[in-house]
Amino acid sequence: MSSSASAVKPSEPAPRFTNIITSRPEPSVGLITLNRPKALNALSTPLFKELNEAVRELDEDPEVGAIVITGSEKAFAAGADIKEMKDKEFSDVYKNNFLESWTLLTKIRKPIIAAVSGYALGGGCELALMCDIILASSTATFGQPEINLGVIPGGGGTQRLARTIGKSKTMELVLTGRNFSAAEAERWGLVSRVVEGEGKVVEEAVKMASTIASKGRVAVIAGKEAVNAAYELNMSEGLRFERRLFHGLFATHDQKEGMAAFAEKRKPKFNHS
Ligand code: DAK
Repeated sequence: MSSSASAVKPSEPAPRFTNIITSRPEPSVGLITLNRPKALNALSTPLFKELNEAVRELDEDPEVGAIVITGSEKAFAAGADIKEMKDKEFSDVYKNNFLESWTLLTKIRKPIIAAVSGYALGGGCELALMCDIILASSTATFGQPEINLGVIPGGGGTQRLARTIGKSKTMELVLTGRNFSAAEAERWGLVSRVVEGEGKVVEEAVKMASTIASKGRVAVIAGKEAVNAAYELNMSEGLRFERRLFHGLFATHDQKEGMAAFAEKRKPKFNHS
């Protein structure tokens, strides 16, 4: 073959994402793997942009019922990218609402499971806290070490940790910057379960996502909305909100099907409407 023939070979299309990898371990489960191994998955602006794009697409995809976000064995994410932040001035970060894009994740309606191995520090811990369920490998190390950089958490760490594990522990973690283990995180109710064995936490998270995806989607979204309301509303408002959502589900096919299937002693066939 002449060298000119190889010169006209069409080039590979550029990969759509360079800081994350997206896959479908099952048709109903979207898996996003943070992929900046050399920087321990430090959450740079370009990475977060890609993460937002991928997660929004999965939220809009009718085939997908749940999403898993994971990192590597060494690091879920070692925080926001310190090298990107270090020379910024107050006027830049304030004027441009620096890192505001982090809030999109909390607007996603489908459940998101964080499968955490290795370091989940600073913004990495906050990213996990923005997810709906955290599964941790026994190697996971959490922490809010921002105090060591002369700052405090800025991605929700002080608020979400305080609401999850209480004031005293949160104060200790935020003010000393000490790391904490997966076992502590489980004991304090921050993670729903610790999973032993390399790679197993992602497997478990996908299994859990698949189970969630097999339920009626309208009920799943309502369940997520109701639990999240517990963090925003007082008890009587929360209970009323829950009851209204419950009432509303009687307008769905899946309620009719779910209850009929129980009475007929068969498996329900949800169609997500
Ligand atoms: N940023 C940038 N690069 C990082 C990084 C980070 N957070 N963490 C690690 N790296 C890079 C290292 O610089 C190193 O790069 P090279 O020197 O090879 O070029 C590479 O990753 C490997 O790291 P090490 O050599 O340090 O690896 P070790 O195993 O020795 O140590 C470590 C691992 C995780 C203990 C260590 O890397 C470490 O302490 N990393 C920093 C952890 C940290 O302080 N994280 C908090 C960052 S501040 C906000 C939202 C979020 C935030 C703020 C606002 N808004 C919505 C407003 C969040 C802030 C933060 O997360």
